[in-house]
Amino acid sequence: MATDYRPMWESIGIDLEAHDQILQVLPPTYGEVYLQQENRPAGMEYFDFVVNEIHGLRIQELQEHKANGGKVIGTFCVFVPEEIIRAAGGICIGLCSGIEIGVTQAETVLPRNICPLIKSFMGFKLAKVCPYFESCDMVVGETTCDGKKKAFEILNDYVPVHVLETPQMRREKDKSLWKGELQDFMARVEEITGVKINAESLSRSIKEVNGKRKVLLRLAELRKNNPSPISGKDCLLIEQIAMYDDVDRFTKMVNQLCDELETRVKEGKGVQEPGAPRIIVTGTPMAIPNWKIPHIIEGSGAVIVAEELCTGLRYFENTVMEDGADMEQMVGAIGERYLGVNCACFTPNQGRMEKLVSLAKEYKADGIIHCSLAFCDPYMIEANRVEKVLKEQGIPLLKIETDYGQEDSGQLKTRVEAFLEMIR
Ligand code: BJ8
Repeated sequence: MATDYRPMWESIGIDLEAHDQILQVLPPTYGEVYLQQENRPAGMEYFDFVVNEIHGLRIQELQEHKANGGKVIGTFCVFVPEEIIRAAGGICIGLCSGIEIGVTQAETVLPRNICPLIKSFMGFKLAKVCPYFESCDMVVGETTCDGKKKAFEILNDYVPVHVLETPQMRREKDKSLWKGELQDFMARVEEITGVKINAESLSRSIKEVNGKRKVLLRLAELRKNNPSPISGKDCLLIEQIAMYDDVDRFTKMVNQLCDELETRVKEGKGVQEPGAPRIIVTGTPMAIPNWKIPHIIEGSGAVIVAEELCTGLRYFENTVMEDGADMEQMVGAIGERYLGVNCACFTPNQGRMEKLVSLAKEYKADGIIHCSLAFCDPYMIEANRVEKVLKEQGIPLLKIETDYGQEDSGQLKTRVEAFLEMIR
């Protein structure tokens, strides 16, 4: 018999009625997007289970952790160093914000025309429908884009928020600012958790989080094969789950899946029809449960072979150097790793252009689809630079701007199909 989690949700302040509505929407959507895929690897069963228990078992684990004195810290950006949170015994949870929720409540404190990701996280908090959010002892914000920066001031009225000042350039003075920010963050995490971080705990944590990144990289490497042994939708799901699952368990399960995929590669077994166009998606993050564009792309007969996204390569392509001899060097190594994230909030952001060109070659991509959330100035403006560079290199590009609604799905499908037809 299924466990009744309602008493647990009620105890953490969830609005049960509003929450029931989400629970009614998620399973059919998941069934349509994920469970109807043909030829899925057996190892995806674990990730299906995680989604099935998205507000159940994992929340129970977080509550047990809290009952034992542990803390839960929520984040919205891949700039927040999980290594530091983990070194203090905390659990780092990437809060989702990939669905239209609590819009009416969010619009009481935010403008109507704002990035859907920002509106979503505010909506989740104000509507009290996310058990992850309600489990958080603190949320970490950042100054990456203006919308987020100002929204975090408001969010702080509802949950303690620590804001990291993320640099927008990569000069020496920016690096020192960032290192100082990480030191302040470490002090705040120690204060919240009541645990002093030392060289041993930080070094262990760096290795554990690196382990997670390395296994995701192993998965990414397998997708360079033609045919790809796994769908892009499944990989996106894994990358989304990486943000909130238990680090050790997740690493083990992705490794097991990769073993299976290696066998598939040896047998020449793929997920798509032979000759299916190979696509890279790039742009704003696709937070769970935002599977809209990948579902359209793969539903149109292509296969996504890489995500140049924060829910993708930007999250795991670089690891933290593990040879730091003391705290100072380790914090320096963490800072270095995170400054390598090619977010459009940087100016200039040439690294992203170079990355896209090299990824297209490495993954033998036939085209790139740039997906921006509506009202996201950094990515929408940068899409023009991406277009220019890819044109020079002869790499076909389709630019899409969308939100979390389904109203434009038909129109997007027509555009994606026309693009695939062109590059076939
Ligand atoms: S490192 S991409 S996760 S900031 S989509 S809220 S930028 S208006 S999410 Fe991001 Fe960190 Fe950068 Fe990655 Fe603003 Fe744009 Fe909205 Fe965005």
